[in-house]
Amino acid sequence: MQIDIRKAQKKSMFIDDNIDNYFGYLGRSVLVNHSLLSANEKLKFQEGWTKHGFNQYVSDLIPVQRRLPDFRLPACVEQIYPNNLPTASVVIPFHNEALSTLLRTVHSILDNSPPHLLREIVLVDDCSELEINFDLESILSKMPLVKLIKTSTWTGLVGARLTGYDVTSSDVTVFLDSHCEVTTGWLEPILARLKENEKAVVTSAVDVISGDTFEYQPEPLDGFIPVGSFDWNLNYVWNRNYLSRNSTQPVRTATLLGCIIAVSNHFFDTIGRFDAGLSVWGGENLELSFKTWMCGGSVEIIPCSRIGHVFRKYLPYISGQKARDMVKKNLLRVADVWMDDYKFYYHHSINHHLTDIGDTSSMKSLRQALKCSSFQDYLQRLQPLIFIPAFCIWSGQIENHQVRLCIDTDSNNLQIDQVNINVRGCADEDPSQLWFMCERGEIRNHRGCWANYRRSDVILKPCSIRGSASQIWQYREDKSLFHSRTRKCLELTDRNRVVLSTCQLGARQVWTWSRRPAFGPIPPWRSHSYG
Ligand code: UD2
Ligand code: MN
Repeated sequence: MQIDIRKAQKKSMFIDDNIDNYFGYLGRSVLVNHSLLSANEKLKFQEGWTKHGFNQYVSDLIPVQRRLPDFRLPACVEQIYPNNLPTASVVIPFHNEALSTLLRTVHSILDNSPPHLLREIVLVDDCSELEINFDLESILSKMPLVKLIKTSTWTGLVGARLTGYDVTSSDVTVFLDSHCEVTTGWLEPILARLKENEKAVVTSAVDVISGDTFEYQPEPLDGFIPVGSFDWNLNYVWNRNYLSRNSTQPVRTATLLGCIIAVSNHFFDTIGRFDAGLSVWGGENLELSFKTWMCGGSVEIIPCSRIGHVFRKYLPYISGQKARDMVKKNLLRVADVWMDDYKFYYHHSINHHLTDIGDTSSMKSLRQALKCSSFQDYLQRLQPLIFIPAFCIWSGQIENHQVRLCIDTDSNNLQIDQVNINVRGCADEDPSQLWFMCERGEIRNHRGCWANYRRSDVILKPCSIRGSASQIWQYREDKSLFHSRTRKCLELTDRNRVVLSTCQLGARQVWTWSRRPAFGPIPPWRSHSYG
């Protein structure tokens, strides 16, 4: 490392000559004071973000073998596992991964896995174009158990995972993203569960490694554990489940994230592996979750296994309309094969901009041959309270009469209390502009309901089960959006902010709600749109 960088950063981060006190030691964050970097370093810093969607500059400062604390709950530490656990192969696909994150992933596995349980680590280079290829082979050749293979064309993460899977030789496969860090004792509880229940598809407790500072942020698991579900845009959604502090038991989850998936090879083969028609990115985690539950298995989180994943700010290798089309095509495939008529809710969410999804007949025949249950059955068991759009009265984009702008929201903000309602250029297949008015007068999307905040602001809040008065609206004949409690109307200000204001039917208070309501199945146990 160049000495000037160290000097530059000394002000904002700890540096000690003590060998144990390196950047990122024990999962601590590394803060770079950008303004103190030289012009050259600034460029490097920026390029790292552009190429990877995370802070490569910081990752490169942290040793590729970093020590992390033992994050396990006390009950997990005391757990004793059988001697004859199945063996595991870890398959890691990568496309243009940063060398430092990739090597840190591999080192963490080698350092934290009992040698008799780890058969091999298969790295699958999915046609990377960045410089990473140059010295990788020679670096890896010095590491035990690591195989490097390459795909012949850019196949995408499913294709790369399947290519890696083909060369494994163990009982169990763990699919891992190429920017993870596994921690003490991660493997044994996964293998023990798969030995006990061959039809389980499991994941670990997924901890966040900050894409900015590379701080390892362990989930506290203090009474709750994040579990997965989905919405009708087919986004992954986090929920919270109870978890007692001394529980070592698997936790059921409706869906899992794709970054860490462990499965018995025999069961994986039975359910048709991943749908090989899913290209580049997106959808495979839902596909695997749906079919596992529907075809006799279960999807579970193993709280004793702790793995961190670097969450990117954006996908670096594909973007814009091309990325949206690709994800849409993948999700349409998943919906087509597994969701029965519930797929219409997804079609509605993309405003019926359907595309060619390729051939899904082999997946459908497999579903039939395995006598998998219905999607409704899956909902009843795993998501009985999911939002049902068919009860709603209005849906679609909400466009202002004076200015051609549609109501939108900052969809990336995960803290729902801080999500503002704003406007953007209208894009009629963009789910972030899809709003429903439902039977009680709430205006909502999949994440929350419009509510009055402070004097005149409107924000998205968690929908109130009892129907809070601040969440009740009327869409009136004159096309105004009337907030019942304040008796005010929604207005687009001169600065294009959306606020509540005295009703006076100017064009800035007139809104067109464009789409027919969603139609789709109503589960027999439900009589409201809300759970
Ligand atoms: C998430 C998942 C990821 C996968 C994806 C949807 C988490 C935290 N991660 O996005 O596992 O389920 O959603 O498909 O839930 N890769 C290739 N070839 C490609 C593209 C990606 O090999 O063409 C590799 C990539 O290097 C990485 C893995 O596939 O190792 C997942 O890709 P990602 O990290 O870009 O996806 P992520 O975490 O944003
Ligand atoms: Mn990832």
